Amino acid sequence: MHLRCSRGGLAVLLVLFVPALSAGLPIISEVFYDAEGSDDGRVFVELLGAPGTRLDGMWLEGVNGANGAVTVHVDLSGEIGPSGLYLLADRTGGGTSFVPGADQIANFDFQNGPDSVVLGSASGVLDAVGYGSFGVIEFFAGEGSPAPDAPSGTSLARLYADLDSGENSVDFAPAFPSPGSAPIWGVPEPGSAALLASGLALLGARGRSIRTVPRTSMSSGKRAPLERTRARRAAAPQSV
Ligand SMILES: [Ca+2]
Ligand SMILES: [Ca+2]
Ligand SMILES: [Ca+2]
Repeated sequence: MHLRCSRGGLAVLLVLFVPALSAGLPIISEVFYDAEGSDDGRVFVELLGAPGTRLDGMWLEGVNGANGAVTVHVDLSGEIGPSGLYLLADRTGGGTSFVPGADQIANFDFQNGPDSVVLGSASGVLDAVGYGSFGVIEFFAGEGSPAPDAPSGTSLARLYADLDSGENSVDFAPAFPSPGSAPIWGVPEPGSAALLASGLALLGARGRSIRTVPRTSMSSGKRAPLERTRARRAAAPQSV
């Protein structure tokens, strides 16, 4: 997508994009539910949140699209580190995980779908993503309409980890698995006024393209290799 706008169109563009930045964190940034071959020890969920956020009292659940039953429940623990990303990974029967850099390991595996993954706490659902093709009598527990099913070997990831429009079909796409790293829109979580000002400054200073907004990696602090990410996504395996 390559968006252009004139200075006169800035207000319209910002109205369109600023509300899409996630208002509440943490959110789900990536789900890997179907590794090629065995899923054991390879499944993971990546969350994006403010560094230092305590996750005790929050949970992740898998919801069966066929009947609405909860197939997975994992109580989260610990806190989100300086990178802003938190990684929950499946463990094998031997108690280890193939997922590098996991912040927490637990024994779980989501179904291949159509299903949903829900992040919640005592105050209710914080974020959710449903994936796959749901029939009219099946149970979608995501937001908006479902994201596409991620082919085996690929994960389901937000296009930008910090953009949450509340519409799974827009926010998520199949991607090369990237546990512990993510492209972000590049704007930290200031108040909306500061966000608006920074957006205006960037757009005004850099010209007409929204793609001039810097994108940084939460984990490395370097610019995220978005084009490389897209290339990897395009090259990702499409079937088992
Ligand atoms: Ca599999
Ligand atoms: Ca959401
Ligand atoms: Ca990731």
